[in-house]
Amino acid sequence: MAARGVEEYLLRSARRVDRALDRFLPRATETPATLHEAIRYAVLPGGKRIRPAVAIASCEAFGGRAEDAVPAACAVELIHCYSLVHDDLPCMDDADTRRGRPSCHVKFGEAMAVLVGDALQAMAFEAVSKHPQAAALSGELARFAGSRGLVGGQVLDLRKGPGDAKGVREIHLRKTAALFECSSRMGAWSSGRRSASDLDRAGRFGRALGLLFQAVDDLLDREEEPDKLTVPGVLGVEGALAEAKRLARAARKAAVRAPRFAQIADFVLGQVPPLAENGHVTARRI
Ligand code: GRG
Repeated sequence: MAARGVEEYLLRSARRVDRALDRFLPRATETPATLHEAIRYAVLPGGKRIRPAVAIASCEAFGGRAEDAVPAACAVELIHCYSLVHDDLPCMDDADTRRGRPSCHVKFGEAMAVLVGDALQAMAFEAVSKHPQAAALSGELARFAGSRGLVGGQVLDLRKGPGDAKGVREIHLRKTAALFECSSRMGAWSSGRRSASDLDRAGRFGRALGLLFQAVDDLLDREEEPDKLTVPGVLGVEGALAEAKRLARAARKAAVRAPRFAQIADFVLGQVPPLAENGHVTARRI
């Protein structure tokens, strides 16, 4: 029952964010039309929108309304989409497809894909600029998307080389968990009622959930990407399963008085069949 409830919550939140992004992004006909068409291609119809869901859940957990968190939810998704477009470039991960379609640079060319990412990053700040908590939200975005967060994580990942558990965790903290932490903290700010300890708790939840999300992603993709620095790659499959359980416990611990947080953590954990607990099996991969 809880599993179905959280799936519906995630879907509802994804639809809400899709509508908001559709309204926010320039129409594909606006000059320069190729750029705007490529921007819309990179963002819509989109992926699972899990980071926006975390922002909305966090805002509600700290006493705000879902709509208060929509600017933050859109902003974090815009940063995520920019990172995917740039990560797919030949000079990075060189991926031809994304979300089941040709990646942005394959469809629109490399120069356009670089510019799409640049524009999306700026748009993320625009998305929060009219929120009553705009200054705090912009600060969170800058901190987690910048050189100490997402971009720094990408640099560590590009270095490759033989990985150990500490190194892989460092990459995942920045590359994946940073945006989850950012989502959760921005959700708390968006509620307008957060205290310093709320922000801290939101951050701990986001960080643990982000690491869990990456461990689960690695476990599900382990046959597809044997050369990547992954959690099962450094800990073995059994070690990675144990680590995912530990991270879900850490996420749940930060979920006191925030039952939605715990449900989201269980939902992510439940994507890996041997880890599905209490009937929280996710029938499809989100
Ligand atoms: C280029 C600055 C820069 C960063 C790139 C996001 C990223 C960093 C690389 C993408 C490759 C990757 C596997 C990253 C780890 C995080 C992750 C699992 C991303 C995919 O997120 P999902 O599953 O994607 O939420 P959707 O398509 O559902 O939005």
